[in-house]
Amino acid sequence: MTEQSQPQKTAKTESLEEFQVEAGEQLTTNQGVVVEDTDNSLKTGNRGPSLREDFHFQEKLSHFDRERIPERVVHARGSAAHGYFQAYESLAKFTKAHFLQDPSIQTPVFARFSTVGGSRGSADSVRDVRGFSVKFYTQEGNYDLVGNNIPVFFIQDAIKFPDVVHSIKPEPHNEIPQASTAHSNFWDFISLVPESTHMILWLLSDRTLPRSFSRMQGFGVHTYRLVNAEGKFRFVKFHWKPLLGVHSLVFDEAQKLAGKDPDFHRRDLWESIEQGNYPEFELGVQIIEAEDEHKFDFDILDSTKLIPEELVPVLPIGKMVLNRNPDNFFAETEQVAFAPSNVVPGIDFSDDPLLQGRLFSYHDTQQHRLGSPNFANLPINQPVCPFHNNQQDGRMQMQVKTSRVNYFPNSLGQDQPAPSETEGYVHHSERVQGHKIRERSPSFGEHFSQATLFWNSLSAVEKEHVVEAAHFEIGKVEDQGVRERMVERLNHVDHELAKLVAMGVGVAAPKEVATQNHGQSSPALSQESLAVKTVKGRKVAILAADGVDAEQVTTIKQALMDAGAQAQIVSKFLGMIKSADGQEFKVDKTFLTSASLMFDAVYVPGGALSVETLKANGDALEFINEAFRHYKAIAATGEGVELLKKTSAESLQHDQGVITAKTSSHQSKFAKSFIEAIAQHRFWMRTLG
Ligand code: HDD
Repeated sequence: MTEQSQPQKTAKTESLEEFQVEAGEQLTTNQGVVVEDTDNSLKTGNRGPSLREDFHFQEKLSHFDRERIPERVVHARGSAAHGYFQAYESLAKFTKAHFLQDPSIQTPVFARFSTVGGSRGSADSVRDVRGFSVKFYTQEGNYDLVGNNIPVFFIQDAIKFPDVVHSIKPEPHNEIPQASTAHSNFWDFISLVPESTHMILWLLSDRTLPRSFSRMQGFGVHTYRLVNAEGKFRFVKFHWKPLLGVHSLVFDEAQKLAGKDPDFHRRDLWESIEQGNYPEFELGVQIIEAEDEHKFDFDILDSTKLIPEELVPVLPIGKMVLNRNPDNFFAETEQVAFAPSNVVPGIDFSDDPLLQGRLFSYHDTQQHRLGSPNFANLPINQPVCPFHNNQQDGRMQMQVKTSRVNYFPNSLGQDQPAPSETEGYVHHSERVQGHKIRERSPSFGEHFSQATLFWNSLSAVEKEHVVEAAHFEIGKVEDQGVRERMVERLNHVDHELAKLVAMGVGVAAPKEVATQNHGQSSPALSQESLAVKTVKGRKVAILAADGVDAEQVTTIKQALMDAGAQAQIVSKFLGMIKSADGQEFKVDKTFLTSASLMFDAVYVPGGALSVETLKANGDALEFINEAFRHYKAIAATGEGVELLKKTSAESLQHDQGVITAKTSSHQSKFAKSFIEAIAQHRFWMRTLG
């Protein structure tokens, strides 16, 4: 064997423990036979021909040939984490669900966050609804709460789901565009389906550009039922609130991130957990007494409607903490199979026709995607409580069921496993009657009032973003008729909105229609009211070069770390930089391997030589200019202030999030102001050139 035919041994930089490999582990075939050589196939002579009997080569290649499974038809792009859920206090008054009754129990969970439209390899930061799925591994079986980060949905009846998804996905003739609703087919469909109006307003808002998975809300969307031990039911809506508050990217940032770091959200989730910054979400419920079902001016079974929190407050009931990354992406995140039909005693469905369709679709799709009715056998899908039944056969049965009988009733197996009248899941019983008809209830007939409520609830900046998003999305539609129909539709939501959108998409301003804006708003719908002023988990770039002021770097780094934020040094090259007094600092990222997009704020420390070097570096100036354009906090001390004067931040206005201190004697006051500015997240009052 020649020297060149051997693969180069890689430098051993990580410990075995980190890779979770047992010392002395040998490479074997799937049959357990130890492999002698996995780099050269078996040949007759070293130039071949290859030999058919090379079973190791065949196994290796044929496994590889089958390593992809169908991706999820929607929500293909996602990322997940393990954790636990713990109730604050017993919810026995409302539900008999065991995991909601005992505040001492930590129920294991697996949560998966996703985009909807893009394929598995698409970018994280695109404008899209985010999926928010949680599997609770309770002592009474698995409960899945499969929601989104938006409280309403596009359609009212599940029979239209294939239509809405076909319209969202890339167009069928050329498969363009990827992971974007900004195309003709989508807006064509939407312009013909008025029930989508409310959801569209949310889609165009900042909600579809979350800063991270840990900074977005989650909603169960449908009205479900909670049932207590006495069999009394109440209707319920589920809400997840992130403890870090709700924050978004700006659109330009999101679009650029899709190129610079397509894994932006996935990486953030992974790194936050690795660093011990565990994402936390509070679970809340809106409870509606059974007798209040019809007291609203909309139907609580209509998934295009939410229940304003001013009408029914959200009661916090517990907290989810995500504290462990998956061990293997495919085995866990890809193979996890969520289904709204996975419920436990004490949680039941409503007659929402969208929900009822989902109760079929998820189970059905898992069989196709995972290839077998035994998908519940996969470790990530297995309940933590015992499970027994007579379903023994089917592809890839992992359990060796030892029972000789697989039917019920039986005498040979003493009727085991047996149903339980006392502990079994009992569907809520009610008398129903009606004609078989394909119709919508008139109570599902009003489509604009809550869209207007949402629009009215937004701040001026949020409204501006909706209009810009509409200019982009509808502006990408080639057909004039579709654009006109969309403007006409928005005119039913708010005349001013329709006029502003019309201006950007080549459509004449519409005439005011009879439907008037009702003038009502719901403060809880504005994302600004859900912001939390914390720097926990935020990332700050420190721009530096040789000659930097060591004390200034160290002080700020420490202050940020103490506040739960993370600082990284960005310079021209990787390696070490030397401060003016000879200390060495490791460079974390270069101007090439990073961008201001990946950080929440920028800091330029003093040090004459460092600042002179940065001044001559266009990438450093662009870094600051871009952060300025994205309304982020920018700071400088000592000579660093001179660098800011060469950028868009030149006016150094403190109230616009540009924080400076001339001398290091003001460092601690400066650090405090900088941290407050980062916590503010964005400085919208900035005038951009
Ligand atoms: Fe769905 C996946 C959320 C309506 C059919 N959906 C899926 C996922 C989320 C949602 C978060 C990803 C699950 C995961 O992480 O694996 N879907 C929703 C919400 C809806 C909704 C909040 C409305 C309230 N979905 C909906 C309808 C249907 C489906 C009306 C069909 C009748 N959804 C599916 C699906 C998927 C799915 C085709 C694709 C992959 C999967 O289920 O496991 O069955």
